[in-house]
Amino acid sequence: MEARDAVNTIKDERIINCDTKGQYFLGKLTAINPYLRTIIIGKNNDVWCSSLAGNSLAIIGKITPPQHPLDLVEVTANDKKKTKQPILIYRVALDDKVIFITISDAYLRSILDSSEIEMNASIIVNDLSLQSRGPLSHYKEIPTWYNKINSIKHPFIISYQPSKFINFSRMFHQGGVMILLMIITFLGVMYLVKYVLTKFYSLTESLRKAIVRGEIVPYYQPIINCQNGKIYGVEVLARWEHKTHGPISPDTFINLAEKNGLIIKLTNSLMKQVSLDINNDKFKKRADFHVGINISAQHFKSENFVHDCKIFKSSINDENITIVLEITEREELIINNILKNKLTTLYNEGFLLALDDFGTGYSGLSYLNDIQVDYLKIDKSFVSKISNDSNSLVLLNSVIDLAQRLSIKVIAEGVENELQVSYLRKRDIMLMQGYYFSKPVPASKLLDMIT
Ligand code: G
Ligand code: G
Ligand code: MN
Repeated sequence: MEARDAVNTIKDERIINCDTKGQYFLGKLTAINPYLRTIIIGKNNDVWCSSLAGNSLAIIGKITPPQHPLDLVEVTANDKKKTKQPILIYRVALDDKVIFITISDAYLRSILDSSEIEMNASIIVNDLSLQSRGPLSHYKEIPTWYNKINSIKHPFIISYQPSKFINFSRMFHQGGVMILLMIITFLGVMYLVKYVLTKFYSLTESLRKAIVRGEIVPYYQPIINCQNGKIYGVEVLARWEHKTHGPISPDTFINLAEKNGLIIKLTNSLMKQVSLDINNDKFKKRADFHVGINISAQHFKSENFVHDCKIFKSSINDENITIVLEITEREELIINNILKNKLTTLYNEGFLLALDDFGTGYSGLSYLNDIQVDYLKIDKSFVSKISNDSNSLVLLNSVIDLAQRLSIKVIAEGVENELQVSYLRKRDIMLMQGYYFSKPVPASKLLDMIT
C-alpha cells in the first residue's frame, strides 16, 4: 500500500527532470516511509532517477522491464560479509518510464509474524516465497496442505499452516482422509464384529440350552432297499425347531456345535432320544434295521466316544438294530492307532461304519486304506448328475466301481427322481435315500411308515 501511495505521489508530482529536486523528492518519499527502501525510475533499461544519491542502484542489480509487477529477489548487500538480503520489488509503468520501488523484507516479515496470520506464514511471489525468517525459498517447498490466499489486486499469495485442530483440507493432503476412512471402517467392523459375536454367542447360548432341554430332535430319513422296496433303515438327522428363529438348518447349528465343542453333547442327546424312539414294539417286530447316525470327527477323537456308543447301544438293546456310525469328511479325522483301537472295540460290539458324503472330502480314499468301512454313502452331488447327459457321470461311475471292487455296500444319497433310481439300479446300487422316497420325518411319522 505504501508503495502504491508512493507511486501515486510520484505520478501526481510529474517529475520532469531528474535534478536535485527530483532526487530529493524520491529520497524524501523513502525517508518518511519506513517500509520503502529505494525508489528508482528507469528508462530504456537504465536508471533515469533514483532516491539514492548519485542515481545509484545500490542493491538492485539491473533495471529490467516489468514482466511481473511484483518480484521477490535476493540481493547481496555491498558489504564484506556478502549477506543476502531479500527484497520485494514493485514495478509500475509510467509513460515511457518504469517506477521500481523496493520494499523492506523487515516490513513483510513483521506482517507474516503478526498474530492475525496463523502459523508459518509466507508470502509467495511468482515461484519464490519469503517466510518470517530465513532466506527465500522455492514455493514448491511449502507443504501442499497449507492454506493459501490469493491477492485479488496483486500477483502474490499468502500461505500459512492451518490451525492445529481438525482441518479437513490438511487431513486430506496428509492422507488424513485415509485415516478418517480407516477409523470409520474400523468402527464399522467393530460394530459388525460385536453384532456377529452377540448373535453368535446368543445363538451358541440358545443352542446349548436347546440341547439340554432336548429341543434338538432326531428326524429320520428312510433308506430304501430297492430290491424289495422296503425300508432298510434310517439316517438320523438333527432338527431344531427354534421358537423364535423358526426351523434352523443343521448346516448352521451342526457347524456351530462343532466349533463350540457342543457337538458331543448334541449327539449324545440325539442318541438318547433315538433309543427312546426305537424302543418301540414296531421296531422290535422287524428283522435287521439299519440306524445311521452322523458322528463328527471331534466325537471320534474324544476319550468317551466308545463309552457313549456303548451306552447308546445298550439303551436300544435290540439285536435286530444295527447302529451305523457315519463319518463325515467335513472335519479331518486323523487316523492313528488310538482311533483304530476304538473302532476295533466298536466292531466287536456290533457297530458298523459308513463313509458319508463320499467323494466330496479330501480323505475318503485314505480312510478306505486304513480302516474297515462297511458302507459308502455316495454324496447327493454325484447322484444329481444322473440325467440324460451321460458325460457327467464319469465321477459317479468311478465311485461306484471303487466301492464294488472293494466289496463295500453303497448307499446313494439325494435320490430325487425315477431316472436316478433306474440308473442306480442298473449299476446294482440297491440302497437309496432321498426325497424321491421320503424326506427326513419325525419319529411318529416313521412309525407309521414301518408296517
Ligand atoms: O439334515 P440335512 O438335512 O439338512 O443335514 C445337513 C448336514 O448336517 C448334513 O451334512 C448332515 O450330515 C449334518 N447332520 C445332520 N444331523 C447331524 C448330526 O446329528 N450330527 C452330525 N455330526 N451331523 C449332522
Ligand atoms: O449326512 P448327510 O450330509 O448325508 O445328510 C444328508 C443331507 O441331505 C440332509 O441334509 C438331508 O436333508 C439331505 N437330503 C436328503 N435327501 C435329499 C434329496 O433327495 N435331495 C436333496 N437335495 N437333499 C436331500
Ligand atoms: Mn449323513
